[in-house]
Amino acid sequence: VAVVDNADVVALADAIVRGERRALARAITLVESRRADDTDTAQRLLDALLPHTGRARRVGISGTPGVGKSTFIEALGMMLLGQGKRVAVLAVDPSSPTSGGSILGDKTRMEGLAHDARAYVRPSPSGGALGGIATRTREAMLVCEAAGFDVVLIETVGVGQSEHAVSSIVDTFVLLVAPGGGDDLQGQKRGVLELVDVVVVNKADGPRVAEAQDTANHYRVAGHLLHQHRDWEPAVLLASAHEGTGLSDIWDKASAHLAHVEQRPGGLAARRAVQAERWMWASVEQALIQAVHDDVDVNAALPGALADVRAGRLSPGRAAQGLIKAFLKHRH
Ligand SMILES: Nc1nc2c(ncn2[C@@H]2O[C@H](COP(=O)(O)OP(=O)(O)OP(=O)(O)O)[C@@H](O)[C@H]2O)c(=O)[nH]1
Ligand SMILES: [Mg+2]
Repeated sequence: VAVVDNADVVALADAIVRGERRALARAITLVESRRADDTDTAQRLLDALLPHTGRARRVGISGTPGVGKSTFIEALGMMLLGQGKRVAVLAVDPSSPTSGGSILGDKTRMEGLAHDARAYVRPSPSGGALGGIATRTREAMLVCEAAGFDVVLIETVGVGQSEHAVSSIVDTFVLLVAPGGGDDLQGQKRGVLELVDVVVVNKADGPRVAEAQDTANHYRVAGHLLHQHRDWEPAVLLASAHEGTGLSDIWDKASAHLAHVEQRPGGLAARRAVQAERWMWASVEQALIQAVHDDVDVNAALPGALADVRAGRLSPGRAAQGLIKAFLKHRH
């Protein structure tokens, strides 16, 4: 990405704010780049875009592979376009570092959105690490906001931790589940449910309607129990992304959730402020870990430390102390 001097960055930012698609695509490529010089340019671009961000509805949509996320987003997104909203979709695939995985699948499942000038569909690499979801996807989201999209939908495959990452960058978090399997709502699913604002039992069509209703009831009970610890009881609704049913009720519930957040002390701004603080620390951690891995003195001490730890001669904690000491040696 050849954006170097400040005039280029300003020109790119202006083009994004004017809604130029190629500028948008280029900017997202820039914020996703792992090259050190791009990182600096990306930060300058984000600085320039910051005053234009924050106006979109941020909605996360998660669920196990194949539950119907992309099909659902296509149907929901088309409905929102019909209401005059502009919709951006960022699809995160934590399973592949380059997000090559389901791009094709996503684009074909979201054909209506992919071909509509008022929508934008973009795969977002997770950067290999789950923490990458929070930083890179968040930055791509900010670029979309500056480009004037009213709604940013973030699709992510649920693999446990990725739900935490995505729920920490959105206003409303939607979990898609399939009919069946609701009777043993334990462990991981229960943990995820604590983050969820709206549960959608998708594929409630054809022979699976009754089963979907049973599943919804299980989630209602679980959500109701959780409600004792939370001030929002997750709404549970049925949908068929195929038939396009349930969508407007789901959007109404998501809107009710947002209204609920708004009436808390400080409103949405307070929620986003807490999230921004978390992102900052996550970014500090990521940058520090990278710096430690890249450090000459750490790398000199590493083979010996590793050998000792593996042989049990040195505790991992002591070894870590030694590496940190080496890292800090030339820094004050
Ligand atoms: N019967 C039925 N099938 C659906 C529905 N929604 C999606 N499907 C089907 O489920 C399959 C997976 O749909 P996707 O939208 O790609 O699911 P996904 O959750 O995005 O999948 P990944 O991105 O690979 O995790 C496809 O064969 C869809 O046609 C629905 O509402 N009803
Ligand atoms: Mg998908």
